[in-house]
Amino acid sequence: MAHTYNVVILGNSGSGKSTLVNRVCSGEYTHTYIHPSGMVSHTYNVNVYSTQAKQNTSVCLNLYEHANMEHYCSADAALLCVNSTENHHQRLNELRESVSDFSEVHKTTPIVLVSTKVDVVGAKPITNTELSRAHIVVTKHILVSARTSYHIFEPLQALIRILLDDDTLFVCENNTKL
Ligand SMILES: Nc1nc2c(ncn2[C@@H]2O[C@H](COP(=O)(O)OP(=O)(O)OP(=O)(O)O)[C@@H](O)[C@H]2O)c(=O)[nH]1
Ligand SMILES: [Mg+2]
Repeated sequence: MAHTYNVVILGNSGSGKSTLVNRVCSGEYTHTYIHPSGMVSHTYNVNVYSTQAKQNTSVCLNLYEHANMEHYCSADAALLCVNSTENHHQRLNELRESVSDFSEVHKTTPIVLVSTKVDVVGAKPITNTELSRAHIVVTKHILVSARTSYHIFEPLQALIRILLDDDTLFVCENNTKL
């Protein structure tokens, strides 16, 4: 039986949440902005291989964008998207707020921070030094581009590693639909 987890996708409007989720789940890249209309959920079924245990495991992630209170509060993990093309100072303040709001409800639930749109010329992703100077604590920080597929599976792989407590897990190649 698959390990099933609920993951909330957080981040400002336009930070690239829907584009990232669509790219991971269907392989498609959406150039246009699709205005959200309430909560959207996706199911990401994936096989992972543990080099430590030398075995495959099935994982099912229920991904919630614009999650309602019930899903937000019962999440097993969060993916927090931040747009790498926006003003640093403002981004850090908003991030601190999002992380602290989430951590108030979830004391130990993992948060993977995703700096999005790193393909854009002039993009300036937040650095880990800036995060620690601003006292923003996340479990992991990953730079991605949904447009070029750079590191596209890394955020969910990182979450799965944390949730299953196995650093040697890899998302199996046959799940990639690029
Ligand atoms: N260049 C580039 N553009 C991107 C990337 N990811 C998303 N975008 C663009 O950014 C815009 C907003 O992305 P969305 O995924 O709709 O943003 P969102 O976070 O879902 O926004 P809301 O649903 O309003 O909360 C879209 O026009 C995307 O095409 C990327 O990796 N590179
Ligand atoms: Mg969206």
